[in-house]
Order: sequence, then C-alpha cells, then structure tokens
Amino acid sequence: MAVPFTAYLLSKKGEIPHLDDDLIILLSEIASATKEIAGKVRKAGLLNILGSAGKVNVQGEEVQKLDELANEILLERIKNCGKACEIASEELETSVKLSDSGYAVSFDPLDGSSNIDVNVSIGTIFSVHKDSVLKPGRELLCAGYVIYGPSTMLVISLGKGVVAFTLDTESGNYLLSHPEVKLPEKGKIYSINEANREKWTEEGLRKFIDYLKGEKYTLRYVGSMVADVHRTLFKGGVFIYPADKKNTSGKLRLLYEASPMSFLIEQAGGIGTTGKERILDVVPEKLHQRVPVIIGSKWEVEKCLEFLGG
Ligand code: P6P
Repeated sequence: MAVPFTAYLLSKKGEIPHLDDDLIILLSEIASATKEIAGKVRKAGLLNILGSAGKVNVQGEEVQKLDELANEILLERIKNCGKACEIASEELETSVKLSDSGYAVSFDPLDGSSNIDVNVSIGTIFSVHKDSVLKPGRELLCAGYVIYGPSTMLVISLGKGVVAFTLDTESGNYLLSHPEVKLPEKGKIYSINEANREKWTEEGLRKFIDYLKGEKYTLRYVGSMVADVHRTLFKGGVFIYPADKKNTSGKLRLLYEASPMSFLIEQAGGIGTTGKERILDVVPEKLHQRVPVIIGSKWEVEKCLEFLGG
C-alpha cells in the first residue's frame, strides 16, 4: 500500500534535519484540516455554503462562505495542536501571535475563490518558517498546497525536492502518489490573464507572449493560482501574474501565494522571479504585500527575463 502522509514524514526524520516531531504534528494537523475542507468543498452546493459571506476581507475582496469556513478550520486545528507560535492568513488583517518561538505558519485558506461557485479547482496554500512569518522564502522550512480538483492532492516540499500525495477517499488518507515531482526543463504552455494585456507595465512582456505564440505555445489559464501552478509543476511552461497599471506590484501576495509556490517550483527545478529578483529573496515587510510573479520552467522564465531586459 502507498505510504500515508504522516508515516512518510516520520520516515524522513533522519534525512531532513529540521523535521522534528513537533513539525510532523503540525503538518499532520494541516493535512487533516485540508481533508475537512475537501469534504465541505465537495458538498458545498448541498450545505448552502456557496456564495458570498456578505463581507469584504483585508484584500478588499468579497469573502466567500467557503473562504471563511476554510479559514476557521485551519485556524482551529493549527491553534489546538499547540506547535505554532504565529499564524498568518489571507483572511486575517494581522497575524495571530501564540508564543515567542516555534513554527510560524502562513496560509491562503482557499485560493481561487472566484471559481468556487462554478465548481472549478481551488486550493489551500501553506508554508512554515521558524519563529516569524515575516521571513523570505529562502528560509522556509516547508511549503505546500492542496488542490481540490478531480482528485484532492497534497503537494509539499521540506527543502529536499517535491513529493505529492493523493487523498484516498476510502481510507481517508493522503497516500504517496508522486515520490519525486520534477518540473520539465521546458514546456509548451503559457498561463496569464491576457485580458489585462494592455495594462501590463512591461512592454517586454507583451513581446514575450507574442514570441511564445510564434513558437506555437498554447494558453491555459484557470484563474486559480493553485490550479495554474499545479499544471505548470507537472507539465512545465510558465505562469505569470505581472504588475499592471492597476496592480502596480502585481495581484498575488508574497507571503502565502508567491513565496510558497516559488519554493515548490524551485525545489522541483524551476525558477520563481518578480522580474527583478528571485521571489525567494524578497524580504517581506508587510503581511499582505504583493509581488509580480513569473514562475515555471527554467527555459521559459529565463527567456521571459531576456525580453524584460532582466
Ligand atoms: P485574475 C484568485 O482570486 C487569485 O488570487 C489567484 O488564485 C489567481 O491566480 C488570480 O487571483 C486570478 O486573478 O485577475 O486573473 O482573475
């Protein structure tokens, strides 16, 4: 039988120095929380938890009922396991300080909310630093996401490559399904919201996209970062959410979107950049700060940087 998530973590204790019992307990709790979220997501229409919660979050975005529910489930589980010293969430204006030292967890409880009501893949993104959430991605102890798609998959890196687990609905376990996830050196897919083309700050980006079209690349854009990055991780290519005249620092948040996803992509052999520097080197000053995101296969990201004059 394929290895369950917690058994896998226990088997890696010797190999990954920072993987101690406390971190294993914390990650197992996060995994359990996502199973609970998966259950709600799959029954959303029946439980009357679709639609807006009638609130606007710190991002100025309309909060979906499922966003709120996912946030509460993660907060509860992480607080109760007693291993976290700080928790930051897309849905909370400030972080929750629980103690002076320990594991600092950042998460986007349900990324891609605009897709919830139309039954398109959404996800949970999480990452763990030591002691404080306001650290660069370079210092992450681990980062991962769960994609609630045709199957529910947990993709994670503890700093030694990327592995993926698939939720077995019969046993209720995440079982190891991809012992090593490596990003193809080069892909044939680009992923960007071209509706914003004329608003992009960089003219070089328009030229890069036109170049890819000339190279017969295909466009795939879900509008849910977890789905777009998951496809990029497994098929290669490039996902871009650039700065534009409206979002001058881009739309995606550094702490719980860009940084964890860049950590995973780089651990799988790709690159994550803002167009000016590696995303993992950006030192967060504010909890919800945004950065432009260009992540994916080395070949496409480096080609994009050439067009940007980077
Ligand atoms: P747009 C979802 O709301 C999200 O934060 C990311 O998951 C996604 O990549 C992006 O916004 C989509 O934004 O402007 O293309 O709809």
